[in-house]
Amino acid sequence: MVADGVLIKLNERNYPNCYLYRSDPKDVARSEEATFICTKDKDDVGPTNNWMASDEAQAKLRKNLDGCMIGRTMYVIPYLLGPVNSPYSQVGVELTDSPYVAANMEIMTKAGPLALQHLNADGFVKGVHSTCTLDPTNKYICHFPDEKLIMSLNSNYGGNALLSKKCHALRLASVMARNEGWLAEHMLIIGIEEPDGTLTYVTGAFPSASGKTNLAMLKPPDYMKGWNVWAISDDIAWIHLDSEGKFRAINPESGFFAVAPNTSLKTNPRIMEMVRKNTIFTNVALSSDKTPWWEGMGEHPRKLWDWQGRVWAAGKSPGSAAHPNSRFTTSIRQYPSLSPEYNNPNGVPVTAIIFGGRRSELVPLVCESFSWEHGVLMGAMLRVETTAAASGDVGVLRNDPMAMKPFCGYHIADYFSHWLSFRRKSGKLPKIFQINPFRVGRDGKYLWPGYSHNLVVLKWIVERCQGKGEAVETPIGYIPTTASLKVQGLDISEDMINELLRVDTAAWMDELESTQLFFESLGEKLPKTLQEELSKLMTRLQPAATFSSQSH
Ligand code: OXD
Ligand code: MN
Repeated sequence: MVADGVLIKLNERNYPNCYLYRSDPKDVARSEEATFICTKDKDDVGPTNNWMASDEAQAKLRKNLDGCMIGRTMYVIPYLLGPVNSPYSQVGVELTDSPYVAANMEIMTKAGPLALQHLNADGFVKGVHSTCTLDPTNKYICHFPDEKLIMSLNSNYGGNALLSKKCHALRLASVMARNEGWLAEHMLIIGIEEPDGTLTYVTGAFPSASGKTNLAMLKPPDYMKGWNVWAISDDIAWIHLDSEGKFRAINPESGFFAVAPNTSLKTNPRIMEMVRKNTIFTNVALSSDKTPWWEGMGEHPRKLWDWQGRVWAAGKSPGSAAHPNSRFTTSIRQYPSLSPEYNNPNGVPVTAIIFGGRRSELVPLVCESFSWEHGVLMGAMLRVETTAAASGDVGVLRNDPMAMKPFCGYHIADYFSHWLSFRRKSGKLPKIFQINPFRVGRDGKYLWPGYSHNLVVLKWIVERCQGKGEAVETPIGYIPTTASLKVQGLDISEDMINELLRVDTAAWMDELESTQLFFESLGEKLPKTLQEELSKLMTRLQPAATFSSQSH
């Protein structure tokens, strides 16, 4: 690829075995408008997915694929998702004509003979990918759950092209999970270690480019000595029930394909250390000494080329030097605080589930649900600001239930029913929380310092799971007392904490109206329990409702 000009080799001294890839400028993010779930019946996929009849889609795509690889090399990539010898792991095979995809798949999955050794009677997921001519008007990312098949044409970017990731591990896996009684989720997995060595495992669903990777790779602030966060996954969790009814999570992936901008030694030193070798950078800027650069990394080098290879001058050149959705692909083995449990074939026990996303207003810093059902409502109500991870507008509020809007391979109302069904299946349900580190004050600035300081929020969550941690009951759930977030060393005023935790009842009533409209758009499949939870929340929010502000 270097010889062909597809990759640029970076500075071997500072970034050994690292490369830069520049994508086609029109092919820079996941293309949700070109993503289809293909089944017999449109009602299988619901209103949040694009649908095509499977036979029609097969015929159309096969025609497009005919001859598309002539003169190119076809790579055959068997891959394993999940730990070696795990009952929860799965095999897939991707065919591709993109050497860039092949190189990324080597990092993102366990590719090669190991995957073949895991082939069994369950079969494997089949993926066919071609960059064809990168014609954006003929781009298709099609999923055939009934055939366990993926076909992807005319894109070479991330989730459109690395078929193991969003296509297999989320869209197809979510359908398998529903049929088989487990969950395939857009979630990080971390182990939070307390100074006495106690470990609590937590999963968290956040929409793309909303801080999931940063939270997964959090380095504790200096004032939280003895604490640590061990990463198991930064993007996807497969969660099965064990024989005792406990939720157990594995990471199907073996690497990170994560957003680069705003990663710095200050915000995330562990990531910066990790990406300094054996890493593929995509669409970042390049300095004259061949080191990568992106916005938020720190002062920019004197001479810089932007993500399209044009000379870039701060304040003069249009746009950003690195693309807002520029990425790095790195093996998880390079992560300095990788959990020793990452390879555990049985996964880790999940004590809490967190939902989050970018909300500049309304949603408090952290809130605990009253019950499993209320927690499912919290996830189903998730409405967040869009990011550059998918093509389209940025910063627009949209419903993104459980951060799965782009990734649930079947009707989202059936997905809610599936979540609710765990009440019957498990006597050891995790607690459910919602967090929002992105709330801004009147001056438009973030109220919460975020990044490493998010451990203060995680600490409260852990304490709540242990029956400790002080909380106040509000209509939307339990929120921390101000004092319980005033960790020594955290430089933030009491007023600021109060503002972060404020529950604006009138604004919540408006939010519920939009939830009601969203639920109505899902039609008759919406589970009654969820509608009832919404009504209960509405009642709690009525101005007449008296709510005790006592501690719990
Ligand atoms: C991702 C995404 O790449 O969610 O993880 O877009
Ligand atoms: Mn993601």
